[in-house]
Amino acid sequence: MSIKLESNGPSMNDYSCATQCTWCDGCGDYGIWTAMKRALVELGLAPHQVCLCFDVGCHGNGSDKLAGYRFHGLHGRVIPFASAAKLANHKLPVIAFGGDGASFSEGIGHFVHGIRSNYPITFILHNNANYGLTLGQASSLTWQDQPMNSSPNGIPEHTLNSMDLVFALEPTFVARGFSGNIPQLTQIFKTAIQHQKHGFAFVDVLQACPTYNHFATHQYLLDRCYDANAEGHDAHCEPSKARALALDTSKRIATGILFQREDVPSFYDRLAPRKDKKTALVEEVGKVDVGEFMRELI
Ligand SMILES: Cc1ncc(C[n+]2csc(CCOP(=O)(O)OP(=O)(O)O)c2C)c(N)n1
Repeated sequence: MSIKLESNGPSMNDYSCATQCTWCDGCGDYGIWTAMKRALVELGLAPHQVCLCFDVGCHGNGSDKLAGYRFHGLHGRVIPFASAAKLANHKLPVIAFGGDGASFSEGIGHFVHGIRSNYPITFILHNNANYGLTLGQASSLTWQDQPMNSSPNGIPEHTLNSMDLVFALEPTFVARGFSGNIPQLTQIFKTAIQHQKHGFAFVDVLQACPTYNHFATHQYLLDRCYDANAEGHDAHCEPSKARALALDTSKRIATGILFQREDVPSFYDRLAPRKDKKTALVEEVGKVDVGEFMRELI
């Protein structure tokens, strides 16, 4: 179905491309992919008006499943190149997608500094709690004691408390969604894309991986996830309150916009040489005449 907002606005069809989906049946990537296209369309963003950056993994293979400007980088490295794209052209909405293996294992250093630096990008975590593309090894978000490929007795380490780490980094935006709730996910993505003018928007999307994740299944998530905002949670609250809500997953899992603040300048807004500049770096680079330097070399 194509959602048409206005006669000359973008539609879901504008994001379509001929590449066939190779995700497993029931993969949460389908829900995230659909919700993102809807969010972009509802924000009035056409494919040429947004930069989509993909890490390596099952989720990263989404890079050839929609039209537009897409970058596909090295495993664990999506935050550096997405942030660089944004700093080069701060007028462009930039959305980065990464898996839990990429973000909390391989590229955790980049993730830590992405939030700490408050880079003005939106980051979508495809949280299937395992390394999907390489056939189901444990990531640091896999539940302890779960038999996985290459660790049939479970991993010895405890599961990393990802939300506790996120809140320790003093984020400006934290949300959590579920790949099985596309309408809610669409709203979360729209708010997270709009937040990037204030800084790093982190969205943890709990997703089904029917092939390798046999613990936090679609049904498990469906039974536990609830909309915290619908139950009165105000994201503009004290960080400690949002942190406690995010961490308490013992009986139910809070989803929605969990924390948001607009009073901390983004990394770009803190760069003194960019103060009061109306142009983007890419526009300025295009105007430099290097002929004089080249003649010196001849
Ligand atoms: C630098 C580097 N390290 C390791 C790999 C191998 N590799 C490719 S995908 C992947 C796992 C991806 O897992 P995750 O990031 O959780 O994404 P998912 O496939 O679950 O969506 C690994 C280890 C690689 N391609 N490059």
